[in-house]
Amino acid sequence: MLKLYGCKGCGSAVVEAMLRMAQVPYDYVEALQWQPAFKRIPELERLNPLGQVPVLVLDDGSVMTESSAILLWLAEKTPGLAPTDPATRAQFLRWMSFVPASVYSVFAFRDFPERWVEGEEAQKAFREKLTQRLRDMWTTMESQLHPAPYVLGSSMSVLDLYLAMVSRWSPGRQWILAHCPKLGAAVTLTEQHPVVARTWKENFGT
Ligand SMILES: N[C@@H](CCC(=O)N[C@@H](CS)C(=O)NCC(=O)O)C(=O)O
Repeated sequence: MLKLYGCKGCGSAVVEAMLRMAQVPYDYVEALQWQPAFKRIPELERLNPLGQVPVLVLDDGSVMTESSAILLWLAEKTPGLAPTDPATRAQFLRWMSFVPASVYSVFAFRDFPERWVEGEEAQKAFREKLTQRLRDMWTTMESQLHPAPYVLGSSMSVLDLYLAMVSRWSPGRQWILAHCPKLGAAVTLTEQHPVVARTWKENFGT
């Protein structure tokens, strides 16, 4: 059985949604704690020396990290959740790389400014710059994507799930709805899917 190491509200949320969509059974291990103090279970560091989630341990014991790779791997086994026509597939791969490389990666800095910058004031300023960077990423996606009604057309893909998850993080859903109305509508629609609604409720509370 697959084993997912995650934490509530983290990048593991989209992997859980995808596993459920694919009807793949899995065990879940809560591997990170953010409050009251940040800590990891030792097993997580053994599996992923960076100590990050999500980590998926496959049936043969091999380890997968990297949310986008895990999602693409699961999409290969789930008919209908990744576009197959060549033009849409090119855009699908483009944005399936943009989300982790340009959006998600910012959180490695924004979530832990003390790892990178000395002093409270400098950390605050650093965090604000990274929030602005996230706004720029969303504005870029809004200008390049034309949801109809899902991000890549009439059917929902794993890219919709991925965007719906990162839309729950900074700069925040209210900002996205106000400044990126097309993507705001697409992620709102995606969240109406019963699997997404259930998984988000468990992860984000709503
Ligand atoms: N490149 C990784 C990033 C994973 C990541 O940053 N995970 C966060 C939680 S959402 C984490 O584990 N942060 C803890 C840390 O970096 O120490 C992916 O796409 O899966």
